[in-house]
Amino acid sequence: MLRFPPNFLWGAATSAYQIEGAWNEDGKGESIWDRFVRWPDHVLNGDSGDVACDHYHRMENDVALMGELGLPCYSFTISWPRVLPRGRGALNPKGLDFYDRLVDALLARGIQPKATLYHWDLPQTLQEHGGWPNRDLTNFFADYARIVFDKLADRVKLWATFNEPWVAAFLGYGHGIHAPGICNAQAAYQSAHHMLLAHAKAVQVFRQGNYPGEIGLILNLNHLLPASDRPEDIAATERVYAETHRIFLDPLIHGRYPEDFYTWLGAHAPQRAADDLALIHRTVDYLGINHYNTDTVAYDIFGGWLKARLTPYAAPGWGFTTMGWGINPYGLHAELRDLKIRYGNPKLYITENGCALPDQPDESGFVADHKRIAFLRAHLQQTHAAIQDGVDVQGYFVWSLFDNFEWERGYSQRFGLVRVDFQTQRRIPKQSALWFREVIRCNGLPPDDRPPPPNRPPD
Ligand code: IFM
Repeated sequence: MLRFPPNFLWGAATSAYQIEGAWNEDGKGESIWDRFVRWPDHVLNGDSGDVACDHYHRMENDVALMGELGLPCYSFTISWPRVLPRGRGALNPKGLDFYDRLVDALLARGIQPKATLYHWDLPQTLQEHGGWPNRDLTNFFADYARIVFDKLADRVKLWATFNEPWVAAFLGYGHGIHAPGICNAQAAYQSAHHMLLAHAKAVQVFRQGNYPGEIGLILNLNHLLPASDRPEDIAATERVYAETHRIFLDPLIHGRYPEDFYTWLGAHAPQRAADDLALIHRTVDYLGINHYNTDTVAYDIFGGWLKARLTPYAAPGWGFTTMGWGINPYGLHAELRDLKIRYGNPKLYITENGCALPDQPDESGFVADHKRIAFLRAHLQQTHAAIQDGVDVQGYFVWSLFDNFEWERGYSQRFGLVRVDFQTQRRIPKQSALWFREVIRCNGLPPDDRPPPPNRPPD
């Protein structure tokens, strides 16, 4: 049996827009996703998060289920427009009260709450103020953070400011695939810089307010491999690495911008004020790593502003998820090892890892998802190997606790440990949920009853 260090933190994660529903109830304001899902053809099948898992109304039962599944920690996100319907100004007490009750319900069952302030559902009024390309939002975010800390930080000890700022900035403002649906490279880089600055200002509020606990930032860091050893493929890989990793990690950890990359970008590079860097440097107590897949990268003159083409890579014997993502557990090990080498071994939590698969429920609704178990097991084996290599990984969260609304793909993707029947809202734990409960109970991997993973490919 592979055992994890004592105090290793196990959990599962969700996000507000993907599960809560109640999109316009109890005083909640409109978010950019509430607006975006109403544009024709922007979300598969015209799906929306209007109801989603109806968690807003079922929260107490959902927390009871988490207890039954033995979760030591639950990672949730807070909807800014539920708390501040217009993004700033008047507070919505009922919205804040929902999270207050959630935290109490978790603690009553011995489940540690882990809260993230931003998972993409910007108040629509702030988009009308210019959205993330407008620097004003960095101050509005810090004000919002203070309100939430004042209410919850007496009980929540593990915080994150942003979940996946790369996705929010680049899919939202650069490629127009996510809300608010804008296609402008400069707006994307400017948004990413402002999210980093907003993160830093919120951390300043947290530290100056002497709230107890830890605060970090969560990045989506998938693994990248050059498509060949041709210099142009290697250079393209470095550009993608710069956009996804270095624009955040270099200022946060090394206190410098990736100037070589910003020079290469030219007019797309973000505007920065003189003292931004000093504010951003050293503002993470931990880094959250969301890891799903590996891509190979080739130089491509038609490959957008980065001149790069990404192709999903699956390790031999693994294949692809229904998202089209290549499964490569070794990529997680390589990614963790690289972070240790390049960024001085920061404290890490794996804040999301999981897979969407074509789950087939039996007549009772039960899903025997052995492939998901194989995926999770293999990624935990690689996490364990990284810890043996000295990487400071302190916890692991499965994405996701529930099947939920997968953004532009609507309800077509099932990531959950728990199946949700979206017609009846019935929750049925899958085989993987029962397996994960056992992993948590043992603080390690139960003996493997499946074929061993294929040989490690070169990374
Ligand atoms: O569902 C998303 C989540 O919102 C952020 N991380 C990746 C997940 C799967 O795409």
